[in-house]
Amino acid sequence: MSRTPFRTLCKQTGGNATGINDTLWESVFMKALRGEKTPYPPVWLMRQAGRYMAEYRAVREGKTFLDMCHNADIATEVTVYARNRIGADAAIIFADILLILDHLGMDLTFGAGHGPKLNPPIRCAADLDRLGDPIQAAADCSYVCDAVRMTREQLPEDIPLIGFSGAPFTLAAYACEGGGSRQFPHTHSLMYNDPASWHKLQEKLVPGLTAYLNSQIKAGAQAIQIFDSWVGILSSADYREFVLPHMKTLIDGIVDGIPVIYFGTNTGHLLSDMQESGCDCLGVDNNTDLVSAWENLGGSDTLSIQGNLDPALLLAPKERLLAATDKLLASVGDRPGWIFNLGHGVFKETNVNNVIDLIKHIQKRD
Ligand code: 1CP
Repeated sequence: MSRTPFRTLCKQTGGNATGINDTLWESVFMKALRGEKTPYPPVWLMRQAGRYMAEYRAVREGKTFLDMCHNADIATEVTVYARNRIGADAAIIFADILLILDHLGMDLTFGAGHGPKLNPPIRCAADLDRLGDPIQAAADCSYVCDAVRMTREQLPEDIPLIGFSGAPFTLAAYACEGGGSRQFPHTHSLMYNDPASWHKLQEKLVPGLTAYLNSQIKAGAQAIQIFDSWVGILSSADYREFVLPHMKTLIDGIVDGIPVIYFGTNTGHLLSDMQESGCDCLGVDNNTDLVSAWENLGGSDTLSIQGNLDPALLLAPKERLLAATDKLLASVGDRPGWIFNLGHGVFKETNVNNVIDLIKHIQKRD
């Protein structure tokens, strides 16, 4: 399989290259991914469905987070409710990047008060043999695709739905550490001391992720985001050796006609390497200057960009939040191909009214 970049395909076909309906095709979000002018930058927020929202907490009551993910009715309800409540220009399916690791045979739990745990961790060649078949693991995530199908039916018809997965690096990092980490010592250790096993782990993850993402597309997703949240810990040289070849394989395996957004945090030094993955849009976090990063990558004629308001600003008084937003809006100006987002996910302490005010302001509805 060999994927044609989204913009190239749009130019070649001169029109709707995805087979999606015209209303979705003409949405501000899809236009920005094609690099076309829009009246305002489309806006959605990472973690827009989450604990900052009282209605999410009410649905969550008495259930585990995994119960919610496994139930397609609940995942649909949470996705559609959050998008409609805040008025975002796209929805992202409610799920988690770590689900597929559970189906590969790692026991995934989200305990109260701490992050995810994966047991037992992957630390050596023998550990890899315990992992299951990646294609089967993708198939076992079918409840996510059920939620995609139902969400597509229930969303307003001009609101695109984003499917997602973790990137093979970030998933491998969780697998090696057995959960979250600050310095990722076991991840580095496997990469440096047993590169063959590292690459084997990547080669195990990539076919599963490819199948999983293509199933989400088949179920009704109009775009894909790949979360490489922690890849910014790597140097450019290490990224190119240990990550880039696998990211290229993953993106190359995604079907034509669906744009791919690739996001990580603290990636200012890696963006041009990440661009080589073949993604159609790069997500940048708030430690990076969005416009200079974009210009360095070739600007709006070359690729779309997503980001990067500091999520902490949603905790500030409205004047401060909107002043910082205006500064970002002014810095980008009328460059086409920009999707407004935060530099990382919404904090759970955020007041939903600030989110609504922010989105209205960007959409010029206030
Ligand atoms: O209710 C709860 O207690 C669970 C909180 C929660 C939620 C709402 C977790 C646990 N995951 C999610 C949903 C989620 N995760 C979405 C849904 C759609 C949306 O954005 O609205 C998405 C896209 C993710 C992706 C995800 N999960 C990432 C990548 C994004 C990022 O923040 O960098 C990562 C790293 C995870 C792992 C994860 N899941 C949950 C937590 C607390 C974590 C991070 C743990 C850590 O810090 O290592």
